Amino acid sequence: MRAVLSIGSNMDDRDALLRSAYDYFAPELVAASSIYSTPPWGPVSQNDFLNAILIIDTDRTPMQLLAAAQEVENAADRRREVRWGPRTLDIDIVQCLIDDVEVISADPVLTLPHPWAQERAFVLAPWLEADPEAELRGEPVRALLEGMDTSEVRKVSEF
Ligand code: A4P
Ligand code: MG
Repeated sequence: MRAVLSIGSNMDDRDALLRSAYDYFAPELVAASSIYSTPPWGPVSQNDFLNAILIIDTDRTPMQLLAAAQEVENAADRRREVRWGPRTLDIDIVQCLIDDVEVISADPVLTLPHPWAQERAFVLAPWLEADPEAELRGEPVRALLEGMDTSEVRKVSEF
């Protein structure tokens, strides 16, 4: 299975936290974006995030991948307090592809593709960098990004 992961942090040592996720998935890594600084998306007023995209090839099932992602979040001392609020490390599964076909799931435990991905420049801009040919629900990510304000989504470093 090919999976696209969005990783984000806006608390504590954000850079080290993103690198902890990168290191965990490094054995399965196909491509990674740069690390981006992004303004907070959503209703909660909070600090800027660091965000990145990791693309992996893995033998895990989607549910096994979710469990692994939650373990890495917990290792980052993740506390779930406010929905969409500040977090040490968030790992969202944006998309899973099995034999090049996008997995579709309405299960609230694991909704695929991630329901907000197409609205989020902090997901789409790094994804386009990691995979210029990426598609989400049949739409090129490049096209989804057109017309979105990406002026504050800035590359700050590489992994
Ligand atoms: N879940 C369902 N589908 C998925 C999926 N595709 N990937 C379930 C991961 N998890 C999925 O998530 C709540 C539940 O979603 C999980 O138990 C899982 O079974 P959570 O991580 O515990 O809670 P959360 O992250 O607070 O909520 P949510 O809805 O996942 O928030 P988001 O969508 O992660 O948004 N602004 C910027 N610039 N950068 C960010 O990274 N992130 C958020 C959080 C808000 N604003 C942001 C950023
Ligand atoms: Mg999340």
